[in-house]
This record gives sequence, C-alpha cells and structure tokens, in this order.
Amino acid sequence: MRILKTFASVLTVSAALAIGSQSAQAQDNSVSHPTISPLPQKVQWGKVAFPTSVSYTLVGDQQADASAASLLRSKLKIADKGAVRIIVGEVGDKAVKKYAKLVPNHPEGYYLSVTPNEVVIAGRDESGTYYGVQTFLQLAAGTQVSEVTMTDWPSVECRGVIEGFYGNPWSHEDRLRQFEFYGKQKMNTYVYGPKDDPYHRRHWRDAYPEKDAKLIRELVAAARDNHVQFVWAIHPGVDIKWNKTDSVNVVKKLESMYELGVRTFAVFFDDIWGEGSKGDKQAGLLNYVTDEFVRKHKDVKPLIMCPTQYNKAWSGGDYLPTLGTKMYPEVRIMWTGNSVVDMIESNDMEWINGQIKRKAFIWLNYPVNDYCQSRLLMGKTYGNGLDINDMVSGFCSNPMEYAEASKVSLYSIADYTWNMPQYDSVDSWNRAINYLMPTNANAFSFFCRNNVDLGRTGHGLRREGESYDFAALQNDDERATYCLCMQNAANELLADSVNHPEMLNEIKPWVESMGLLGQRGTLVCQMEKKLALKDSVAFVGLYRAQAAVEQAQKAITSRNFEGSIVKAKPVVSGDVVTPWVNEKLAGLVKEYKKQYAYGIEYFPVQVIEDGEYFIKVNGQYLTDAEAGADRVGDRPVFQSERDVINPQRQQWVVEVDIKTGRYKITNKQDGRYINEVGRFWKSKGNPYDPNWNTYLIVKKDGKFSIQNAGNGGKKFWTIEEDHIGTQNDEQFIFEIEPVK
Ligand code: LOG
Repeated sequence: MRILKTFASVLTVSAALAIGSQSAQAQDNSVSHPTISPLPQKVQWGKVAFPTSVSYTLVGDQQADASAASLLRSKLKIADKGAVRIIVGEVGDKAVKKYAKLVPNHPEGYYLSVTPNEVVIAGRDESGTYYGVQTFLQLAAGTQVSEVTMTDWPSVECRGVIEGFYGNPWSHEDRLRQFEFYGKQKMNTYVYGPKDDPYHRRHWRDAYPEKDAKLIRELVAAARDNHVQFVWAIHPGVDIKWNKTDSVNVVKKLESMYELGVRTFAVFFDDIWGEGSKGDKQAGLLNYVTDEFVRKHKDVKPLIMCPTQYNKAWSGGDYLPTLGTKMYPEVRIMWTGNSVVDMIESNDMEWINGQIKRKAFIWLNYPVNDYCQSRLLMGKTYGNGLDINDMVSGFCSNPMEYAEASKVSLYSIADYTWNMPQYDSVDSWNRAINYLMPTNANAFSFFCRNNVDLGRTGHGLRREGESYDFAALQNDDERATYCLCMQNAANELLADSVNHPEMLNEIKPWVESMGLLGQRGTLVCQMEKKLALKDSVAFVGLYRAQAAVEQAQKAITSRNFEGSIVKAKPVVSGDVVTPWVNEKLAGLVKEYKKQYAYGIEYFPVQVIEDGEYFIKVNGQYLTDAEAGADRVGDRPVFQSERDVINPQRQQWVVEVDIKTGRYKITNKQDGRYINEVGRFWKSKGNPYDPNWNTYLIVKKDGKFSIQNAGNGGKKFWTIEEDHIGTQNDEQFIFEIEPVK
C-alpha cells in the first residue's frame, strides 16, 4: 500500500525506489547514536562524549590482543598525549584490572564504556577485546562519539559460514574479503568445504600442490587476524576403504593441513552412498582421528563431522543413534534440519540432540543457490527460532558461490547468532543493505526485493515477499511505473563506481536482466494501449522491439568464463514480475492474432494455431461421447462415425495456454479439458490447472505427437483400445485437422 501512494504522485523514479529502506532511515534519524551491528546484548546510551576528530592515547595495548591493538592503531589518530585515553585489554591484563568485575562472564564477551575523557574496552578473552574494539570503531564512524556503557557477548559459540556448495569455489580474494567481514560482524568460524575443490573431495588423499598450499597458509593467517577459526574439511566418503591404510591417509592429509596452520578440522560424509555411508565405520574413523591426530596436538580443537543422514527426512535405522553412542562426545555433528534446506526450530533441535546425544552443529542451507542457480537469494533471512542458542554447538550458513552477494544474508546470520533473542529479520536486512551499498542503498534495496524467491525446487523452500510492492499494485499504469523503476534501478547500479565494485560485478548479470525485464514490461504495457486503439502497425512495431529486448535478456549468462563449473541464466522476480510480463505478452499476441493478419510473420510460428480441430487416429475421431454428464473420470473415446447429431462432441479447442506456452485441449461441446491420463474430470467444479493440463505438440510428416509436461510428467499420448493411453516413446499418430 505504501508504494501505491508514492507511485500515484511519482515525480522521479528514484523517489519511488526509496520505499524499501525507509524503515532503516527512519531509525537512524530518530536517534543520535549509531546502530551497532550485530546488535549488542546490553547498551545504555548517554550524551555526546567527544567528536571523532580527537586524538587518542592507548593504554594496555602492549599486552592486549594483538589484532585488537593493531586495529586501534590503524584506524584511529593515536598521539602521546591524546585527548581521550583508550584503556584496552582482556581479563588478567594489568590495564583493565579495575574493570574485570564488569566484564560479562561469557567467552568472547566484553565490557565497553565511553565517557568524555576515557574509553574502556575490556574483553573476557582475546576475542572479547577484539570484538569490543570492532564495536568501538562502529561508534567512532560518525562525527561524534556518544557516552555509552555496554556489556556484550555472543548467543552462539561457533558462528559463521561453511563454504560447502557445489559449483565455482570462492576465489582467494573472495575469501580474504569474507574474513574481514566476519571480523567486523563478529563471526568466528569459517569451514572450508567447497565440493568442487578436488583436494577436499575427489582427491582427498593427495596433498595440495605447493602453490595452492601457499594460498591456504595465507588464508589461515588472514582468518586468524580477524579472529576467525579456519576449519578445513576433508570429504573422503566417496571412495574410502574401511581399512588401516585409509585411516592413516586421512590423518596424513590432516597433518599436511596442520603444517599450513589449520587448527580445527572437519570430516564430511554428505551426499554419498554405499560403503562410505556406514555409521559405525564413520564413528570408528572419527575416533581414530581424534586419538591419532587431534589429541596428539595440544592446539587442535575437537573434530566436526557432517553425517550422511544430515537431515531428518533422510534419517532412518540406527545410523544417528550409532553416531550418538559410538563417537567420542566431543566430536561435533552437523545437521541441516528437517530436510536438506530448512529453517531450524527448537523442537527440531530437541529431536536431533536426543538422537546424537550432543548439541548439533547447524549447517544452514541458506542462502546457497547451487540447486536454483538462476536465482540470487537477496531477501531477508527469516524462519529460524529465536530460542535455540543453548541447543546448538554452532550455527553456520552455506552461502551462494557469489561471495559478496551472499553478504546480505550473512550479515543477518551474524546478527542472529550474536544476539538471537533480539533478532529482527527485516531490520537486519535493511541494515545489511545500507552497510553494503551505503550511498546507493535505495537502488540496491529495490534490486534485493526483486531477487528473493527460489521458485519451485526439489527442496521445496520458498521465500516470501518477492517484489511485494509490485504484487500490491492495482492496475497496469502503476505496474508500468514499476517497470520504469526496474530500468532506473538497474541503470543506477550499473553506473555506480563508488559502492562495492566486487559486489556489483557479481550481481551484474541479474542487474542487467532486471533492466531488460523492466523494458519488456514497459513495452508490453504500450502494446496493450495500441491494441485498444486498434493500431496494428504500432502494435507490431512494439512487439518487435520487445522481442529484441527479450532476446538480449535470454543471452545473459553469469560466470561465463572458461572452466566455469556453473554458468547461470539469471531470472529476476521469477514468480512475480517475470510471469506477469510473459503472460501479458502471450495474451496480447493471442488477442491480436484473432483480429489482425498484419505483421503476422513477426510472431513465432505455432505448430497449431489457436482454433477448433478434429483429433483423429487411423481415421477415427476423438469424441466426448458422454458430453454434458457431470461424471468423474470418464474419458473421450475414438469413434469411426462422424457425429452428425452433436458434431461439437468431436470438435476440440486447441489453444496455447499463456501461462505455460503449452497447449490446452478442451471439448467444444461442454468445455471439459483432457487430463494427463486422457480422462475428463467433472464438467463442473473442477478448476483447470495449466501446470497439469497442458501439452507439448510436435509435428512430423503431417502427423502430430502429444506429450504431457509440467506436473503431468513427460509421457506421450498413444491409443489404447478405443481411448487415450500414455507411454514413454514419442509417437506421431495423431491427425489434427481444422474444423472448416
Ligand atoms: C550438500 C551441500 C549443498 C546443499 C544444497 C549438505 C550437507 N550437503 O543435498 O553441499 O550445497 O545440499 O544444494 C547438499 O547440505 N546436498
């Protein structure tokens, strides 16, 4: 509704674009202090303390966490006699001794206070100090620093990301940027497990070649600088033999990763079948690795394992209880929820924790899009329970291969895992958008709103709110304005040379596609006006322009580089604006063809033009013999006689369904349609469903084949006794003759 008003009085398209981030802006204007992300647990604000232009003197920085101290030194103006003292350190350090009692008794927690002359940052441990410094840097990002007292700590112990998707693994630079982002957003865990890194899975026994090893060494160090634990995962299940040799092979590989600096390790058994998937053998291996590797190094953390039955839908037998009882209790076990792609709630946690006798480590399959590659998942991150913090040993998100674009959701994962009770998905989403594209947030928000849903997938997850402001519009003039907004937002993002170039580069194919979709929408709305005016020449001209834009849109490919594992064809607003444009266009063309012959050569040729036909096999007529009867499930039959009394029983309306682009077949006599098994349903009270009741028709040597499609499957129509049957092979047996 809100956007409706704006559209009615729209002067500039940018004004309309502003809607999405209104709430975030309102929030910033109504308070004088910045919003800290992730939201701190306890905050008490005071008056303005000092301008950010002051210089600082550091106290305690020699003893304090080194990354925290170096961050302060690199980001602030430090002087011998600065106007403001920053006292920094962790519990046990001399500098913060006085404040030790104020520091929350949680790992990674911190106490922070700002008064006019003094800042205190006291961590429970090194990470706590580091996070206190990150918070202070956010406080000092504006022009003034407010007085404040904070006690802050994380809700979840291990918070972060698991690079665990199929497709192009992240680049080295992607990962370095991720770690910096995790440090700022207080996420402490990164699990390395890209399915298509050969040394993770296919060639798990082999050590990395020197040049790759060097990069991993660099990554581990960069992660550490940002207080991120780098967890390296091995995926041996595809071809592991349950013998001593392969157990030793696993340990040898992990030792080689230890050499590169890795201190936390994971073993994955997801997406495998056969020998490798045996629970007792897996438990045995994890215990062996714990004994022979983990416990032999003082500085290696307990293992993390991803089971083969990693979600409830795929669980059964005694697999999970076997892990629960046989595997050392310190080994952490991953879990994706009730299904592969699912949001997590407390009763789900109770169930799995009971099975495995420990707190599951959540592997959240969102915003990963490796199974719906045409969509970018830029919507809000919602649906996880706000009361599960004590039921999980970790909570990591599996993101998209688009590292920067994933940050919209990862920002919220950070919010959620740091301060679960106060998590608000909409507020967090708006803050993420503003954080990632500070001076182009309106256009970026508009883009995100149009890239939300996954469409229909085997995993079933849907995301609400795609193009919600479009969906609320009441008429086509407003929709046409929205299409202008799509073009405008795309142009603004494509012209942006200030904000986040890596992100803009990643999303570019979708941004371009959004602009072209907007253009098509505008053209289609113009076509409608010309048809109403009976201006066939203008209609055809606009149609041709539309077709050219459509072709350009179809030509867009993401990740179109040599060696790319996944080349995606972007779809924008795939369940709202795209179907609206497609259906409107198909409807207009259909209407036009009924009325005009001019320019007909420019429209795609249909195998069968919309019209009335006899459908015959071997000279026999398909006949609605019981026409008019309100019966369930009767079927049309083939009859050799022409029906002279009720000729319409043998006449069929064959026309393209504008939603699917496939053919719909209904009887002329009573309007009943044939379903995928060659039957009618009732004559009344049985809504036609284009996903089930439309067919593909192909012509060869003067005869036609008819094939089910969509939800109806892929079988071809054949003739069985006197009626329609289905079978697997294509058969050109139908004669489809126009009724003269
Ligand atoms: C894979 C994962 C993939 C995801 C989504 C797990 C534990 N394994 O179905 O690598 O990215 O689903 O496609 C998975 O989720 N298998």
